[in-house]
Amino acid sequence: MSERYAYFTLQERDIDESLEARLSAFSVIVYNTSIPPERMIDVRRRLPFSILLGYINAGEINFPPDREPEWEYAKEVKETFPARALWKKLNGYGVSFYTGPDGRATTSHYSLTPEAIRWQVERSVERIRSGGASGVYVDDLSSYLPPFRIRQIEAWGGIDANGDGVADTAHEIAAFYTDANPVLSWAIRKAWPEAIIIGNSGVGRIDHALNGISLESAFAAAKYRASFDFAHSPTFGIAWCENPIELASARAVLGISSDLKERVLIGQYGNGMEIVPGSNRA
Ligand SMILES: [Ca+2]
Repeated sequence: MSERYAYFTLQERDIDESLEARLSAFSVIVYNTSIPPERMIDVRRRLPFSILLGYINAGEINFPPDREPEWEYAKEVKETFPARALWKKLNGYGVSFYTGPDGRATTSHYSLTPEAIRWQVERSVERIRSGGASGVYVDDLSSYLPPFRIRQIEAWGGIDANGDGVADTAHEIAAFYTDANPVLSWAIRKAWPEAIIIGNSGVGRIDHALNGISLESAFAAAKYRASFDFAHSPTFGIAWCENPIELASARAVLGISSDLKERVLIGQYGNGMEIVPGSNRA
């Protein structure tokens, strides 16, 4: 079987006369959900054999509460997201786990409350489906709160993740996080039963609501195998590679098992340095 590829992420400016020439070889294309659904209908028609997945993020809500949004989509986010559902520091500001290239906090704010999950599904699923896409790519869908975030929460003296005005400890938030992630993946599955749902888990993840996971390192083929045993059908995974060394490693590691290779796509970042709504990839 020939190698198959995944692409991250299609931007609106990529939709030009060279679209087919550049992207028709990709089996999976993750796209920026700020692209209007009517434009994605055109992409769907022009790339009929690609699995198109709309990007959302499990926890990062990307909107600038203190200045005017730069995109129409961000405006919609700012106007419709229930701000009380944000994870907040004790001084009331929303939690942002990432800083931009200039060292300042990004416009992303973190939230995985039931209210935020409901908002995410109601806002995103119909928008993505109406654009003719095959499903949803859920970034930041890790089973565990990453250690760097736990350290940040401890440094902040705890944050309020459940909106009761009282600080929650890092360990309480870690447990909340692990519980909340499958609530989101199952909510998407329930809203769109036939969707292809890929979760970017970073590390291995067992989640029957997902069709598969993507890893941001090419060195963990065994974790793909474990996730496949439980994943929704049809099942596949993506190994995102950021440079030629990772790409060569992915080919070598995934090539060890031919049956595994059939179900794992080698992923490429296109103009992946762009900030997309909800993305931490600045
Ligand atoms: Ca609290």
